[in-house]
Amino acid sequence: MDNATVVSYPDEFEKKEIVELAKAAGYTVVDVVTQRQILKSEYGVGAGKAEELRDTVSRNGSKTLIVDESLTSAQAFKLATITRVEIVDRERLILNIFARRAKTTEAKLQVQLAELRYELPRARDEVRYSVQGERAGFMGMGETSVDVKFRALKRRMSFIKEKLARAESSRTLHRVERRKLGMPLVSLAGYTSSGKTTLFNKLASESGEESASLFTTLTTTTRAVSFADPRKKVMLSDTVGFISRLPAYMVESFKSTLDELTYADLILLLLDASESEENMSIKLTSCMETLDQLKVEPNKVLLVLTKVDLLKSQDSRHIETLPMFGGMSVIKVSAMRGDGMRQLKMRVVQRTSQSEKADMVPQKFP
Ligand SMILES: Nc1nc2c(ncn2[C@@H]2O[C@H](COP(=O)(O)OP(=O)(O)OP(=O)(O)O)[C@@H](O)[C@H]2O)c(=O)[nH]1
Ligand SMILES: [Mg+2]
Repeated sequence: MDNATVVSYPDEFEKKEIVELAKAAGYTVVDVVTQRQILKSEYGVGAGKAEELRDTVSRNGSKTLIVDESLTSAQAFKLATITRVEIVDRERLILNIFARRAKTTEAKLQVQLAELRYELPRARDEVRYSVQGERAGFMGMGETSVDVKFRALKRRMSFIKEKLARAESSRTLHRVERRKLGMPLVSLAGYTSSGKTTLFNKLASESGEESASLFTTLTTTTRAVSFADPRKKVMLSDTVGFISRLPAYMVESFKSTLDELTYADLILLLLDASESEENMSIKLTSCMETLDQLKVEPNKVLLVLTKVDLLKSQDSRHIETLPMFGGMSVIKVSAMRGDGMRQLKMRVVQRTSQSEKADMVPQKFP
């Protein structure tokens, strides 16, 4: 594994998250340098900090510098010139994880689309430099070859979009079929590593891939399960995890997977209860924003607090009264120990039979 130095914000949540992301991408993090501002014009970090980073990486032997922001190609190039190591920005890091995890054809296409969307504005920059006669240099390309590269990226993008559209229409067809059978769709959503796959496996008695690493699941798995009455089945879906500061184009690239949320009759929004209150609140807000981006109606969301086996019984008793939940109804579960599974199943049955009547009482969200 490659040694890497990380540049992040002084904030504990941000720091911990970028280190987890780096690990998930296969790096060994040897140093974390913090900086209040990573959006300065020249190198992302300030000039003095860039020099400090050069010394840090030469001392600790890092081959890669991971920057917890999105850099332009010019910034990355300048920072690489000073530090003499490979620069990986936050978006590139997430894309690398996605690329490692993608197994199905659809997931691979989605990742390729996201990568092209990452490359395109950067290629556009290169075109601009060369037009201005200010060669970007690092590609060693003249004006025409940059142009060619730009057009090739665009062509490849429409090719992948077409393929994904085909996958999407077959998904839509399945959805229509399910509707005809009267099966409600219940989707698991939540921050990456919140425990979606573990709960899915418990509920569906299936063994999918679960791991402590981020973004283990990239495509949607759907199973027909019956919770109470064996004749009444619901479709249960496990989906890709959310993360804060995920650029809109990445959400858009995973649209065909995340559509499972847009069309769900009920969404179980998972939140890891074993984390600090502050982290829970950040993650809850980030999840609600992503759900909003996907045009999910808040009244279709049921909040599920996971991993309660990790809580002291005293903390567990009162956790649902935390102000961040704003009086929403909350279910506490541990997929590992089995706590709350019966209540969860009952609630799912209750809420999905309500949705058949289509006159649900809207819930309030913070
Ligand atoms: N103690 C405890 N750990 C759990 C529980 N549920 C999940 N975990 C652990 O939490 C980690 C993440 O679980 P996953 O089910 O892979 O999470 P996920 O939400 O599917 O993650 P991504 O697919 O990466 O978005 C794993 O190490 C699980 O073993 C639980 O109820 N109790
Ligand atoms: Mg998963």
